[in-house]
Amino acid sequence: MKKILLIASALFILPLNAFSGDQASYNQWVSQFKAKAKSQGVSDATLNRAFAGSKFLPRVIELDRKQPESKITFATYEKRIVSKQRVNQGRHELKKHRALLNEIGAHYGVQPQYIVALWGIETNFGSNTGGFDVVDSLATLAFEGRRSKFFGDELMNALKIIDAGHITAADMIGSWAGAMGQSQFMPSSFLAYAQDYNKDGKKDIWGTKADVFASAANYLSRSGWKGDEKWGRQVSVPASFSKSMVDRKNKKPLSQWASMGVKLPHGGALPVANIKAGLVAPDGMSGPKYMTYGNYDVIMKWNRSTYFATSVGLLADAIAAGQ
Ligand SMILES: [Ca+2]
Repeated sequence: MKKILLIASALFILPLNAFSGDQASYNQWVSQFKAKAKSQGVSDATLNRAFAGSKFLPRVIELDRKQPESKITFATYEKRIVSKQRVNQGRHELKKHRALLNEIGAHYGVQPQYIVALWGIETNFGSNTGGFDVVDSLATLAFEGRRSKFFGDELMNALKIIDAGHITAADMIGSWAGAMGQSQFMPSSFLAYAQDYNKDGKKDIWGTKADVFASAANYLSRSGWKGDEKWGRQVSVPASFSKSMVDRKNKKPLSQWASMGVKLPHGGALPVANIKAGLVAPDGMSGPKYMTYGNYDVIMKWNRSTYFATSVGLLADAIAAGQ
């Protein structure tokens, strides 16, 4: 108990703005963090291996502090994210892994095209998982102090994942901000949702397709996904339509939207279904409008961006249309 208190006070006196970029103060911070992790049950072997030659990564701080680019339009984003090339590869991947995806889709109640679409957008079907050492990236961000608590917690989670034997520290690769493997799960999401679908004792979202697909499907399923509904659809609204009605949380039955003049893009009637929907217009009233169902809100839990969620839906539709 006394030891833990001493460790806690040692952490407390670390200046919040400890960022100086020098390896020596980073090393000092790491040795204090190792003591804290050890007190939470992480083994010495894991800690020594995970932090062997650990480096402060200035590039990670640079990326964290980068000013957001001037906001691109959804039309530009969609062209880039739901490209013809990605649609074609998505169709190819769905075909290639059809048996596995059908099985996992049925098991978790998630249509396979959504698993493939998320995989395609997150890491270009596993080909771009980020290339950063997750332990060093998270340690750099936790040390630097701007969001120290958040990244320190994620670092602790990452160490627990290594300690449990799911992946070695050397193979724990991800984005500069710690999103890991082919599904880009933060360590906390990994602990909550990752699956060992092929039952080899490891939840391997880096290299085992069955685990990658099942982990994504489990995330969606546990977040409220409905396997018998889609994400939403593009619609048209009357010229006089009030902008104040456009809100994904303003859910109304399809019949009510229909009575307000909402139609399919080319003027056909909305389907008759017992579904509640909201509306989004990522580029404003002059751009395309989309009716969004409950599954859209689930995708927003994965990534809180209407650009992202709408693109996942459109890519999933395009992939499924090729079957
Ligand atoms: Ca596994």
